[in-house]
Amino acid sequence: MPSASHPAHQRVQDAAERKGVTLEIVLFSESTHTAADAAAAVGAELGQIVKSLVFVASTEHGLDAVVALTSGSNRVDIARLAAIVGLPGLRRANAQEAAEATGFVIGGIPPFGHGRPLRVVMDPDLGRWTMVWAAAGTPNAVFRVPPGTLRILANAIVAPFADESESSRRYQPGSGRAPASSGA
Ligand code: 5CA
Repeated sequence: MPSASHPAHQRVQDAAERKGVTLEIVLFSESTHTAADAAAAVGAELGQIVKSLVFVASTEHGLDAVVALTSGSNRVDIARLAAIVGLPGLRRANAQEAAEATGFVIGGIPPFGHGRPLRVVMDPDLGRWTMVWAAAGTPNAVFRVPPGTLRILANAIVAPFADESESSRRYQPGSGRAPASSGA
């Protein structure tokens, strides 16, 4: 059943509505906290799950936060991401920093609808899929969206920041690359 009764879900829903998109938020009794949990719950490939990962860097204006929308089968290469956003001191946010920056708790952080506008960078590998799944504000809620729509909703730039080293690939058995798609 579509539902947006939880205030966190409502914030995600409202952010999409402001751009003319109605999301169907799907709730699960089991956890969708991790990308693997979410893939199992929705019956999708790991690569179709959007991880909304928060990174921070200290600047003269305080802590600057960036959200990296990452394919579930990829890992972030922080040096690549830092170069894209021009923040040399970029590091992974801790749980508290991620919650403060976005207004959502880890495991439920959505790709947009954050408490304040954050810079969002999107993994081009997400564009290989017809549909991707992202967190809808809590660790048991997700929504399905075409990647092009996700990019618009998140006001994201698309740039490659995945770790492409062999050691990273060895840790992702079966995640592989999405099948080539004519429409992607
Ligand atoms: N709901 C799922 C899929 S849509 C989801 O939100 N996945 S996620 O990847 O975006 O969020 C979980 C990630 O949060 C974990 O992969 C991990 O990288 C990160 N995380 C978990 N605990 C912490 C923590 N204490 N500090 C910083 N990051 C954390």
